Amino acid sequence: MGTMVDGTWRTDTWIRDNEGRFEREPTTFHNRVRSVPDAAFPLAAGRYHLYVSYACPWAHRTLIVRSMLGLEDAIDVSVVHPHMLEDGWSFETDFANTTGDQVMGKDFLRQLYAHADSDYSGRVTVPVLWDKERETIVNNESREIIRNFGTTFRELATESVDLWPDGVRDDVDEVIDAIYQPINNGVYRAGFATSQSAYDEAVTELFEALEKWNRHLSENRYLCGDLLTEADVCMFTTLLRFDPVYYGHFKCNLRHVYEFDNLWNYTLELYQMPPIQKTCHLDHIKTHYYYSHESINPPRVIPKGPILDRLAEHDRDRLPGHIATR
Ligand SMILES: N[C@@H](CCC(=O)N[C@@H](CS)C(=O)NCC(=O)O)C(=O)O
Repeated sequence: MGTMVDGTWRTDTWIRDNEGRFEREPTTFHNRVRSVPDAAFPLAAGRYHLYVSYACPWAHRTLIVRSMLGLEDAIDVSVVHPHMLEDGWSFETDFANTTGDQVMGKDFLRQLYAHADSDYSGRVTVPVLWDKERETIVNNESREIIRNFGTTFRELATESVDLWPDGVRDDVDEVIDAIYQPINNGVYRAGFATSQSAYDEAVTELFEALEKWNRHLSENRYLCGDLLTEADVCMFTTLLRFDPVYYGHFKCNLRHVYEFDNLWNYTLELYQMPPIQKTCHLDHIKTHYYYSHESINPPRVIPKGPILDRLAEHDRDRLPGHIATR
């Protein structure tokens, strides 16, 4: 995997500490679109563009929130190729549902980062919220992008869905924090560990956290109670990838998600919500991970399984879901 150093693409960098632990670097662009006069990035339909990979759990968060709020017409999207190789994310289009770069016509995502900042140092990641008018990156941190969509961008939304409802806002933020390191990032810490102890630590924390949230869901409909929130979106994109990819490729194989009753029903329920289901592309997900991580899977062979029929199962005894509106 490559990274940018002072505006130059390098493939000789390393993202582990001395004990073989994977460390995710903080993202760099943290601006926000605002609906106030003289804002640096003023709210406007059609002005902002989202660059995503359908494979990436962080980018997937932004697609789900965009879809649930009905922001498709206000924010258009470019989808990268699932193969992330020497040049990082590319805009090749020889894979179903890739789009190429719809705005800047670049070949690689790193060229967009260089366009935004010619001295950029850091990883070249998706998602990216791009300002077409200023030709720069507004934000490349999924958590901040979904909050921006759910608050400021609501003015442009066609659905009145509220994923950060009054009354549970602090709780939503706490849960997003709590699941990040052991679960969302935990699967990567297990998969990219280069020492036994780093792997053991990550996988133990991951499964302790999954047990905990599985118990929590025996008494709570969603992570923050009765209402589906941003926290559930953040959890879901990891759970969806768990059995097809993280269980095998990242060695997170103490149990499948389908072996946790409550987590599994919860995954199915979210997966089967139409605005969420249309954002799920398991072909991109499987292809990306198994094909792109040469250090883990050098021959790039993509396994056939698992048979994903389970995702069509449904526990019909469960009540219809609850989503706040305003
Ligand atoms: N903290 C970021 C993480 C984004 C991220 O790491 N995306 C991955 C894809 S799953 C990526 O683009 N990785 C490319 C790289 O690190 O070179 C967020 O939540 O948006």
